[in-house]
Amino acid sequence: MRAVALVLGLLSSTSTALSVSAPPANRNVHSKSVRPMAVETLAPGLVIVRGALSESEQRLVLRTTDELGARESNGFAAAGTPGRARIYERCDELPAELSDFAIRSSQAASAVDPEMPACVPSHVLINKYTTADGLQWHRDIYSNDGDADMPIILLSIGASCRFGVMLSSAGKRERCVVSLHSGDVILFGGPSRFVEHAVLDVQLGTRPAWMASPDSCRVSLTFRESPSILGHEDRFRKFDLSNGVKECFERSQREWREGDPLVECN
Ligand SMILES: O=C(O)CCC(=O)C(=O)O
Repeated sequence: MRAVALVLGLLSSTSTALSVSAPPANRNVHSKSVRPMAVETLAPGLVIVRGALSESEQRLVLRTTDELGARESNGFAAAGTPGRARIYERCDELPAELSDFAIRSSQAASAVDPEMPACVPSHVLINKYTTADGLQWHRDIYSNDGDADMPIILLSIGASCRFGVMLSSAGKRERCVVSLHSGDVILFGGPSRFVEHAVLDVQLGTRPAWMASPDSCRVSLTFRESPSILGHEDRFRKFDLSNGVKECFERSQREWREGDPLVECN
């Protein structure tokens, strides 16, 4: 692999090596450092911000998601699948700091990658993983996943996970595996907005000691800019695979092509 580290930081310079399997040739690793934050570009529009959140910020996020999850309605108990509970919420229903962390990460990514659109998220999907099981390969092609090529901004808190992304290089598809650690953020927008991705597994042994919630090992927050569905959140709170939703999900994942309209399965 030819990896070029471009260090732009003023205060400290950090170049974090990519941990990838079978990386495409000529992939550049750009690294921008502000405090211990380092930005890695995997492909245009596909960026990891390492150490985007400090430990106290991660704790704040987790306290907030624990509180949201404990609500009687729209809490973690209301929706999800075995091993993964979920909340879908408007950003303006959450403490402003959470969106600020996402916007700050998006700005850091856009500063390094000119193909990463600027984003002010309107909604967030919070996933709470309670086992080592991850999430299957899929593309975020649904009407609540963000309009146009606005990035998905994914904050990872708690145990590390192995995160898979399917890269395309010279007409070939290549699986790339990166580790996401607590406080890291991965973004996919612009030309990578519809990249196929998966959580391959959650590494339970890496759960930080400060994580209070006894039943969770990892929490991810995927922020998206979806103004077109504002006011319709109730349709997206559950991911109930009955009533044809499973078939719609499988068919759309198989058949959807870039340029097609976003899909409605709910
Ligand atoms: O939890 C994660 O890291 C991935 C979440 C995700 O891909 C999704 O909810 O679509």
